[in-house]
Amino acid sequence: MSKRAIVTGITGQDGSYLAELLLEHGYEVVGAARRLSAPNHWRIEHLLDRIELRPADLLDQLSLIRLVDDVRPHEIYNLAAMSFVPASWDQPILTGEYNSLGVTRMLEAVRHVDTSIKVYQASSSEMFGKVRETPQNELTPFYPRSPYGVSKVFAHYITVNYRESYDMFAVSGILFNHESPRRGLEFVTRKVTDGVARIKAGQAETLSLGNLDARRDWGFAGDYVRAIWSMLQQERADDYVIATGTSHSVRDLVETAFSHAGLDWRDHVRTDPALMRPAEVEHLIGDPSRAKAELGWRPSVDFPGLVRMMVDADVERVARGLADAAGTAGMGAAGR
Ligand code: NAP
Ligand code: G4F
Repeated sequence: MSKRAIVTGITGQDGSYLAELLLEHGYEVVGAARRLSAPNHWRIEHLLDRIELRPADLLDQLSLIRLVDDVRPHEIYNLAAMSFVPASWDQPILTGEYNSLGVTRMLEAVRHVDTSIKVYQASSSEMFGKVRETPQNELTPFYPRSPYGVSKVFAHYITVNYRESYDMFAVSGILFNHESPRRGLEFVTRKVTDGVARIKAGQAETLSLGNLDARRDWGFAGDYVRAIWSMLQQERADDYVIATGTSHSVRDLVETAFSHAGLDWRDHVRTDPALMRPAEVEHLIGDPSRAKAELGWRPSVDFPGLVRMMVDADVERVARGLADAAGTAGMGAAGR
């Protein structure tokens, strides 16, 4: 009998890669998507005939209970969130509603319907914030630096709490930054690779960025969803750090991306103080030893390979004239 899984956030970057992986493993995949006035399916267009989409919103408890009760999944991957850190300073309360209470609503739905359903929660390296040790592992204390980071700490511990209170198989993956050609345009990697493609095509001259000194442990989203799936296949529920174990600065990112397109970044990149954050996370680097030892997980794409993949995809998209207002048209099937 094939397994059934619910993926919230299926229209997002990770949801689209995870849906592909689950289909490869023979799952019936039900994607939960909130209603929007216009569909946002560019990442999953190529999957629509193989998955089922159902309406549900993290703000609406009954929609989650109905979803879980109707589908009766074996596994739930709760990826939905307000995921853009700067927006969390503009809308801290909504961020908490989605990212903290939304997770609690999902856990409550499972508790109400069937506590044997396995749950994955998308925790984040943003929880480490002003880091207490380097590199960060599963035991490193949290010190979040944004309303987003704070909301994810709540979500992390409520997941641990439901595991311990109700004997549920509920796990948190503490994932460091992971990127791909399907990354939203507002995140720095995609902003840079899209900028490079537009400059290369003569559609733009300059690219404005914020803090070039910030360092992140960047990996490939396609690798990270393998780790997510693997966490729910273990005998015992536990939390895992997923990272590459190497970090680079935003300046390294810019240099690598522009030079891959034959451009000198100094001719094009400007810094804009308005893009600096009220409180910055200066340096994240993860220690994925537990995931390597217990999940057998290894990343397959390194930093230069990731940047080249994203630049190539954006250069191709812009050259094909697929730059719609959101810069996303046609990326679903094309992006790796
Ligand atoms: P993403 O591309 O921004 O996708 C977010 C998804 O959440 C979208 O499908 C979005 O739907 C959905 N969503 C937002 N609010 C919702 C609501 N109220 N009800 C239902 N769905 C809602 O994010 P991602 O990069 O795939 O990340 C997936 C998860 O991992 C997120 O929880 C994120 O915080 C976490 N995470 C990401 C990273 C990373 O580096 N990518 C690292 C650590 C943790 P719409 O299409 O309708 O907007
Ligand atoms: O790409 P970012 O916006 O990602 P950030 O803030 O690290 O958050 C991402 O990773 C988290 C995991 O640690 C996830 F939980 C979260 O959902 C999201 O996926 O910014 C990365 C760095 C920051 O230090 C930022 O200050 O890049 C710096 N940066 C410099 N200029 C910029 C820019 N970031 C953005 N978005 N735009 C800029 O122009």
